[in-house]
Amino acid sequence: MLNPFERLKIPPKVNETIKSMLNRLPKIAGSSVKDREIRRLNEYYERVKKYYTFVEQFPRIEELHPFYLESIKIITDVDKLKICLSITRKASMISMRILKKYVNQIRKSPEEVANKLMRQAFGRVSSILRNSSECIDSVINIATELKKIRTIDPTLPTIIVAGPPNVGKSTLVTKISTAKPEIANYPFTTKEIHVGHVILDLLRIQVIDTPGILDRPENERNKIERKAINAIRNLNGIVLFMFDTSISSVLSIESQIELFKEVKSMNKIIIPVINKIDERYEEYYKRIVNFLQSEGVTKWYEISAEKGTGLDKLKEELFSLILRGNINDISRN
Ligand SMILES: Nc1nc2c(ncn2[C@@H]2O[C@H](COP(=O)(O)OP(=O)(O)OP(=O)(O)O)[C@@H](O)[C@H]2O)c(=O)[nH]1
Ligand SMILES: [Mg+2]
Repeated sequence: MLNPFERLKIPPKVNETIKSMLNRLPKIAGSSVKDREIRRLNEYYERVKKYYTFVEQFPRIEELHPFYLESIKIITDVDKLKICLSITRKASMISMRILKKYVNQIRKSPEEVANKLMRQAFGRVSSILRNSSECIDSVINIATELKKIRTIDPTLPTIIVAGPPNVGKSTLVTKISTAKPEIANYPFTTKEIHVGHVILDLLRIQVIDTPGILDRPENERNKIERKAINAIRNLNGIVLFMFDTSISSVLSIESQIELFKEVKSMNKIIIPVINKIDERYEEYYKRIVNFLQSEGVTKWYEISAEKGTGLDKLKEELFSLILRGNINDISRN
């Protein structure tokens, strides 16, 4: 599943197209007045065609992988997007038709009216584009946003690092893979899905860093949290769920446990990782351990992503399970 938006060519916004075309007009010359005006309209035609090609190449929404469909839903209303795609198609088709018609008319008409016809065509097309510009520009914005999603390869073994905000997910991902997401001591530092890789015995493993999630109902979650839920739900992979045992954890222990239960209910292989063991607050630590034991969890990891404690063991066991292709060895806790 390469990002279907990756290769999409995004045209300039409507105002930019019109403005730059207006700048171009005086610079376009021809062997005669008629020739010049035809060239001018042909150039406009090429620019308008970019909108048409853009809509034609826009991935079919019905055929999108659930991960990308949900990515669209996080940014916009799908029905609104479909309407805007159709408005963009119509506006560009009509504009192209008008430009063609005027080129033919100029060819057949006397030289004296060529400039007037060119200006008429230019005005009509510009006003069609302007009238649809809200929609056209919104599709451009959405596509620009979707293009930014890193390429995720579904054929690679994948580790998805998830959990509450500020638990140290990005710190861990940075330590075990090539990804270099921003790390900072405040919640929601990570706003996008980041993808890194580890190469082990020639096998490439994909490590995905996700934004933090709060323990609250789905309809109250912000866009950043919804991106993380989308990755957990719609990508294939093992989920490393990180707990924060320090006194300054953003979520209370109860909320961390509730969130763990929610993620677990998404039916993925989930591996609990207790982070910030270097700053562990005994009472919090014990409550997490008691909870895990009460759930019958037999395998969890205790690490300090920052100090590097426990990372060798985590990497070794995780990667060797993946290498053996024996994911089922990790109990579906
Ligand atoms: N003491 C301690 N601090 C840590 C550890 N791991 C990460 N931190 C610190 O915790 C803070 C948050 O780290 P991040 O890696 O940005 O956390 P995150 O989970 O990616 O945060 P969001 O992207 O905001 O959800 C930073 O100040 C890190 O230096 C650890 O093992 N021990
Ligand atoms: Mg982060």
